Parts: sequence; structure tokens; C-alpha cells
Amino acid sequence: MNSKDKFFVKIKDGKHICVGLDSDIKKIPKFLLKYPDPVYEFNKIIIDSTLDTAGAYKFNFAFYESNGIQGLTSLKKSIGYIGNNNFIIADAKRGDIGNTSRMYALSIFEFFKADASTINPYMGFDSLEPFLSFTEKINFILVLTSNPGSNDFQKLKTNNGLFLYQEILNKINSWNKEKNCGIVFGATQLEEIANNMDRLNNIPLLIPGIGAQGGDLQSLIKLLKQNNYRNFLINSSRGIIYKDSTELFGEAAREELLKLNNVIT
Ligand code: OMP
Repeated sequence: MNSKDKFFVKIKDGKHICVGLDSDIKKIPKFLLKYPDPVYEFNKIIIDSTLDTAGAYKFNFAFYESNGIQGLTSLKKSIGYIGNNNFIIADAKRGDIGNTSRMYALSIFEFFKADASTINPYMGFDSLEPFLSFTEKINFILVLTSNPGSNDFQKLKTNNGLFLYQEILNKINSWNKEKNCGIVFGATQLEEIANNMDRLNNIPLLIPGIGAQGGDLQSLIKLLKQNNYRNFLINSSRGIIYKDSTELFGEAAREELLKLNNVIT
């Protein structure tokens, strides 16, 4: 099954929650520190506990890169552990001159074998093109992010009277020839999601920012349902993986995921 098919199989199954494996060795339960690769042990237990109900897994590369070679090893092993039938997002928010972006794309898709990337459109089309040339993958392009700093540039008005993030949305619609673009929209930006439904065009949405960042899942789901928008993944990282710090953390993560799934159905 190719990566796009994996996404749509999960969506058809009503699996919309993306488990964010932002696994920080300083935050995982202490009893895991006795293992040679504690982060991998942690991820394995979260994955085993959530695999049947998760829509996707997202690995934010910062949490692995910060641990050097060991971190990259944990990342590679954890991706391998999830297996081929599940949708895996490499969240590294890449984007550089084309020649360099090609190397980033090779790393994410060929070395790590992820199904999807997150990419930053600031440097323009040629910086994204190496990712978009992987036509069977999904590339989630940052449009309007969940953080307070999204006001600094993304909400500046252009000469067309649009916000910069709306210009990006329009570009994505024109770049999406192979239907391998996705959109990152912060859950904290509910009003903007509502106001831009006609620009989203059922393109796969990755929506982070519920829980710790303050995005409200119930209102978000209401909005998506009202608009009959099905192609979405809602990410929760800290809210799922750090629900409990005892040996029962896997079950606690599962319970949280089921709770989120209940809000969606
Ligand atoms: P929690 O706040 O712990 O659920 O983590 C959110 C995750 O989503 C982190 O990995 C962030 O880097 C990522 N993220 C955002 O929080 N906001 C965005 O606008 C975009 C992303 C992302 O691209 O995933």
C-alpha cells in the first residue's frame, strides 16, 4: 500500500488522531532508564497500546536529533517498529534551496521511510519541489501554525488584501497537481479554519495544538463536521504520551486516545 492509500484507509476507518511521539528522555517514566535505548522502549509501549486506534504517528525530529546519534537510532528503530500499514509523519519542517532540500527529502522518505513530511514554504516552490517530486507521499505544508508567533508573519496582509497564510493556501492549490500536498493548520486558529474552508478543498489537514497549546477539540470537530471535512488528522503529543509516569503509561495513553476518538465519532 502506498503512503497516500495508508492515509485514506485510516480516514475511512474513522481514525483521525495522530499520536505525536515527541519523546523526551527527561520526561519518560524513570523505570525505562535501565534499558539500553529507553526512548525506543517508551515508544514501543506507546505504539503497542495505541496501534489499533491511532490514525497516524508523528515523530518530531527535534526530540531525536537533540540526542545525537543515539536519538537518530531510536527514531529509525521506532519507525521500523510501527510497520508498513500505518501512516508515519516525519515532522522536521524542512525547506532550503532545491539542491539541499533534495537531501532532506531523501533522508525523510528513503532513509527514514516516512509516509509524510512537514515542510516550510518560506523559501518558495523550488525549496518544496524535491519533496513534491515524491508523488506517493503526503507533504504537509505549514500554512497557519498554532503558536503565538504565527501573528508575526503569517497574518500580515499582502497587496492582494489577503493574509500571507491565505496566499500560501492558494499556492498549495496550484502546486497540488499530484495530490500529494497537505496543509498544517493550528487547532488554536479555529476562526481562521472556519473562514478558509473554501480554500482547503478537502486537502489532507494536519491539525496540531489541542491540549497543552489550548486548541479546543470539541469546537474543532463541530466545525469540520459542519463542513463535511473528512481528510484530517488531529495531533496530540504531550497530551497522550505523558498521561502517566508509572508502569501504566501505555494504558493511560490508550485511554486518552480512546477519549479523543470518542469526541470525534
Ligand atoms: P503538543 O502540543 O505536545 O500536542 O505537540 C504539538 C506537536 O505538533 C509538536 O511536535 C509541534 O512541533 C507540532 N506542531 C505544532 O505544535 N504547531 C504547528 O503549527 C505545527 C506543528 C507540526 O507541524 O506538527
